[in-house]
Amino acid sequence: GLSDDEWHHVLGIWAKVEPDLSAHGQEVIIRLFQVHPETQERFAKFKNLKTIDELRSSEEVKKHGTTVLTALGRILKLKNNHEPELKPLAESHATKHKIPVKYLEFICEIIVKVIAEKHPSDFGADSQAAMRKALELFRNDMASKYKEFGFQG
Ligand code: CLN
Repeated sequence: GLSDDEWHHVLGIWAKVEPDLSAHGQEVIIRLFQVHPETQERFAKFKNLKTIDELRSSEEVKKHGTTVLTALGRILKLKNNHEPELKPLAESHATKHKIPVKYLEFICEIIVKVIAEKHPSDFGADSQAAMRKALELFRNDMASKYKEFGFQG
């Protein structure tokens, strides 16, 4: 797990993200689809969005970005005790959406980049390191839950 100090960094930067969660979420989803187009294929509801303009003007993309970051925020706030929130998410992503762990790595990397761009003066080296560690914990625990649900990821 993370130390108290590391969680303090993680939740400190998250408090800066939260007032504009939907803009952050929208940017994360669009960036993910651009950098890793195979991830967009996993979304029946987004397959029709071909251009960056279509992605940008989609209310559904914005809404989904908000859904993802809201869920992630809940998990982060539970710190090292995130299992009750994480379990249903691991179940749906393993058994229903069938999302490889690799894709979780992709989105986590992009989340760090988007936060760094939007909050250059509040997301210093220590905060970034702490956030990376929190996201790694999230991914590792998702991966072990995947196995419990019989998905190798
Ligand atoms: Fe996801 C749906 C949270 C990464 C693919 N995702 C959801 C829902 C979330 C959620 C809450 C709605 C409830 C549910 O089905 O369960 N996703 C997250 C969080 C992360 C995440 C938190 C990581 C930070 N999700 C991913 C990806 C993967 C993916 C790794 C592909 C690219 S990013 N997620 C899905 C899909 C759905 C979904 C395909 C179903 C969307 C729909 O049709 O509504």
